[in-house]
Amino acid sequence: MATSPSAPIDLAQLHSFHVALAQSTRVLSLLGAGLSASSGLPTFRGAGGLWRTHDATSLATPEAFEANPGLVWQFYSYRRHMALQAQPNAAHYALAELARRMPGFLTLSQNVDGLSQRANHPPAQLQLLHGTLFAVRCMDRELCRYGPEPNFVDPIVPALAIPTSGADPTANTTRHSAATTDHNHQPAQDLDISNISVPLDSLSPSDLPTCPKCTHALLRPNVVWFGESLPWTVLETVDTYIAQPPPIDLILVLGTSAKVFPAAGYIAEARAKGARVCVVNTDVNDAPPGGWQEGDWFFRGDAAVLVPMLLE
Ligand code: BV8
Repeated sequence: MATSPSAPIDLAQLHSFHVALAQSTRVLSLLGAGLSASSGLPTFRGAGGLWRTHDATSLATPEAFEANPGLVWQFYSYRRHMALQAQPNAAHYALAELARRMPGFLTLSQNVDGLSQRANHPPAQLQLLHGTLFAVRCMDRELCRYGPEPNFVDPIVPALAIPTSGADPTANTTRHSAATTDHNHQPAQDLDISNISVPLDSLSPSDLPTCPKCTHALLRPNVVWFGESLPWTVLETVDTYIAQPPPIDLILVLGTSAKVFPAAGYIAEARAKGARVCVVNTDVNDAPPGGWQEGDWFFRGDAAVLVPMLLE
C-alpha cells in the first residue's frame, strides 16, 4: 500500500499514479456507493447507511419482494426520489472524461443511482453490474417479459408518495385515499425509510406499479437482487474485456467496500491480468479482497475530491 491511511494525499504517490495512468491504455474502474456519497446519497454500510436499519437481504431479494412488495417498493421509490434529487459530482464527470480520452477505459458500476449516466459517461464504456433504479420490468418472466423499460416517474405510483414530515407517517390513514386526496402529500423524500411504518394493508398490489402489458403482474425495479445473476450480457462484456490482450494496466477501486460478489471479484481478476490497483476510500479497512499488495495505491478521502485529482 503506497499511501499511509491517515496522511494527507502524498504528492509523490499522486505523481507516481499520474505517470502510470499516462502510460496506460487499458484501465478498469469499479464504482461503489462511496462515489455518490458527496452527491448526498447514503451508502449502504456507512453511518446512516440505507441498509443499517434494514439488512440488505431483507429488502433486496426476490423473496422479500414476493413477501412484502409494498415495503420493497417503498424502499426503491425512496431511493429513486433521492437519486433524482442528487447531482453527479466531480468524480462522475472525471470518469466520463477519462472514458472519452481513453478508448480502452471501462467502468464497472455497482451503483444503481444513474449519476454516471447523468454525467454523460459514454454508455459503451459503462457496465451497470447491478442494474438501475430507473428502469422497470414485469415480474412475470415466463409469459409477459415486459421491459426493462426506462422509468423516471417520481413517485412511480401515487400510493408510494410519503407524507410530508409534518404529517404522522404512522397515522392509520389508508395511504391509498391519502395519496389521492391529501394535497400535502409529496413524493418520498428526506424521511428515513426505516422511520416509516407503512400501513401495509393499504398498499395492496393494485396500489403498486403493475405491468401495462399483461396488466396483472407487478412491475419491479430493474436492479439485480441478492441471489440473482448479474445480466448475462454484462457478465460476457466484462469477461471479454478482461480476457482480451493486452494486459490490463490499472483498476481504480472507487468508493466501494468490495464486499459484494461477483463485482468485487473483478479486482483480483484484473490483478491476475497484470493490473495495479488504486483504491480511493475514506476507510483504509475496506481493502481489496485478499488485502493490500505491493504496488497498490491507496488514497484516503472523498472520491469526489480525489478522483478528479487522480484523473486530471
Ligand atoms: C449472485 C442492487 C449468483 C440492489 C446490489 C461469491 C460469488 C458470487 C456471489 C456471492 C459470493 N459470496 C456471496 C455471494 C452472494 C451475494 C453477495 O455478494 N453477498 C454479499 C453480501 C456477501 N451476491 C449476489 O447475490 C449476487 N448474485 O451471486 O448470483 C447467481 C448466479 C447464477 C444464477 C443465479 C444466481 C448479486 C449481488 C447484487 C446485489 N445488488 N445492488 C440495490 O441496490 O438495492 S448490491 C449493492 O450493495 C450495491 O449495488 C453495491 O454493490 C453493494 C454495496 O456496496 P458498496 O457500493 O461498496 O457500498 P458500501 O456502503 O458497502 O460501501 C461504501 C464504501 O464507500 C465504503 O468502503 C466507504 O468507506 C466508502 N465511502 C463512503 N463515503 C465515501 C467513500 N469512499 C470515497 N469517498 C466517499 N465520500
